[in-house]
Amino acid sequence: MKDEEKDQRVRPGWPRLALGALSGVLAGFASLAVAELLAAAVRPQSSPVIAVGGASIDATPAPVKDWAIRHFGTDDKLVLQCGILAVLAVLALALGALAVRFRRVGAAGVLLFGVVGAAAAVSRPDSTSFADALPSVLGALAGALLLYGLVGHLTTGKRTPASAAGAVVKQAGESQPASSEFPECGWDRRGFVLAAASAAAVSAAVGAVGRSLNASHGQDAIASRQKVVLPSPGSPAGPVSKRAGFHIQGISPFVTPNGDFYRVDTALVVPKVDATAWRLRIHGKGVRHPGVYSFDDLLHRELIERDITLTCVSNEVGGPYVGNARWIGVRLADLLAECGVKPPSRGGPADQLVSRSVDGMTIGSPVEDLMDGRDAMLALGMNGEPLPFDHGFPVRMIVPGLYGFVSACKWIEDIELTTFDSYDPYWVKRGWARKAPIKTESRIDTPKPFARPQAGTVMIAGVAWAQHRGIDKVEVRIDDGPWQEAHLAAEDTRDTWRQWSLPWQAYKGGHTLTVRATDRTGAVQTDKRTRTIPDGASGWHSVVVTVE
Ligand SMILES: Nc1nc2c(c(=O)[nH]1)N[C@H]1C(S)=C(S)[C@@H](COP(=O)(O)O)O[C@H]1N2
Ligand SMILES: [Mo]
Repeated sequence: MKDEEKDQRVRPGWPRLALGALSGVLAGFASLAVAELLAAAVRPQSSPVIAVGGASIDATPAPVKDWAIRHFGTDDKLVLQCGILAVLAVLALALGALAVRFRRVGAAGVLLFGVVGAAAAVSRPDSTSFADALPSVLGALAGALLLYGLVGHLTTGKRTPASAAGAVVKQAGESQPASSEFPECGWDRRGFVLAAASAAAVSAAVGAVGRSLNASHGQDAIASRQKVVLPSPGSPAGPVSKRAGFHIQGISPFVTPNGDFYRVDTALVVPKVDATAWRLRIHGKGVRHPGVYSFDDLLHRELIERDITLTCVSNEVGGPYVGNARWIGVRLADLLAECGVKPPSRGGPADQLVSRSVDGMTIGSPVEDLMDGRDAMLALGMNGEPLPFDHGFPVRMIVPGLYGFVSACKWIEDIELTTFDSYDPYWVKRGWARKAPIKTESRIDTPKPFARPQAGTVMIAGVAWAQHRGIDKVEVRIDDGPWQEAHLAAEDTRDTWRQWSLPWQAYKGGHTLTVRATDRTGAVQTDKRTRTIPDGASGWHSVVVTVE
């Protein structure tokens, strides 16, 4: 104690502050490595970076989230995690430097991060046990001890047996007496280097093992997915007409392959659900026969197969968050009717259906829409295979005509009938609309913005969608010219998008191409620009090109 007090009175020079900062980073690294390893034992989502990341996603104001999606797209999660690591690194540097003078304060600071991580982990909506706190707490403990130990080598050469040994070696070696380089007091250089190097090596090894264990987590889920054999649907979709897809370079294919299908969700770790253990509960207001269904229960019911285009409310005009797939699943209205649910129009007390996912997402949909005859379904298959994990395996909801955030719950495990008045789901709490039918939209896929096509015939082509109303007409305008009707590909169903194209005699110069669609209710896509929040962007998509 006396020694330490004396050390603290001496201002450490910058080399020791720098080594202290390095110790801070090593301590942070060790904490995360230990946490990673423990998270593999508890569950990957309990790792502090994932937990804090998840909490930050939930706390991110809608405009910031929107901005992040716009700028980083599907990489937004990677950017977030790198950001958290960068902040941690800066704080670790500072704590380490602080620890050179105030050793215990530095170590306590590391523990404080453990508390923050633990609090985030146990308060995640999908956390079911205090075990989720362990990776953060024990990781921070390891980091705090390491920082305390490392800094000990910097503050005196004579305090611990290990550093005493180092001091002896130093004196025997005589190569560079510590006192000549750091005259303010002695420090145990050799002990520090050894301890720091071994801490770094052990942390790297522990972290690597933790990483690979986490990466291979969910083997049961993977095996359960491989075993799924999708029966042929009792109510198949018609064959997609050859005329539903044009052969035009650059146009979105009519069916979006699973690997290209956009992904939007809040999950930093994609849930891997074991289908054999999965259950779906249906309960709540007006559910006369609450039910619990297994994956096999659903698989052995009559299945419907439908082509449905899914759109994200965060999609900007002209944006990429729209895709079309062939889904296989159970008609939701039948399942609800079986549970005794009635839509409000037939006297049912519940007007909102809240679906909950295994990762705690809540999504609210109007019961009336789900039971009005449209093909709302609990999907088990996507384009001929079981749902990919990214897209909600084992089961998700798909509802024609509603944006994903009010309908398309992935990794669903619970359906509760309730009212809009009594419950606000996740996105509504964050400023998005309670109800959000998909807006009539159209997009120019080709030519791309700022393309430089040759003068002559240029194909302008793209897709238009107004799910559950259907697309009736698409028009294209060159600069301020008249609207020209585009050719429409055959309509698959009114729940899918439609390709369109227009050959254009392009002439030299800069041109603005604009598209608009008319849906089957006769409504023309509005030119009024709105933001994505609260219920979807509107406006016309334009592309500027230079014809050479
Ligand atoms: N569990 C869960 N389901 C979710 C979401 C989510 O964040 N978590 N996002 C929703 C949103 S906003 C959209 S647009 C669709 C996207 O589905 P996809 O990723 O399969 O394209 O999923 C919906 N279902
Ligand atoms: Mo979305």
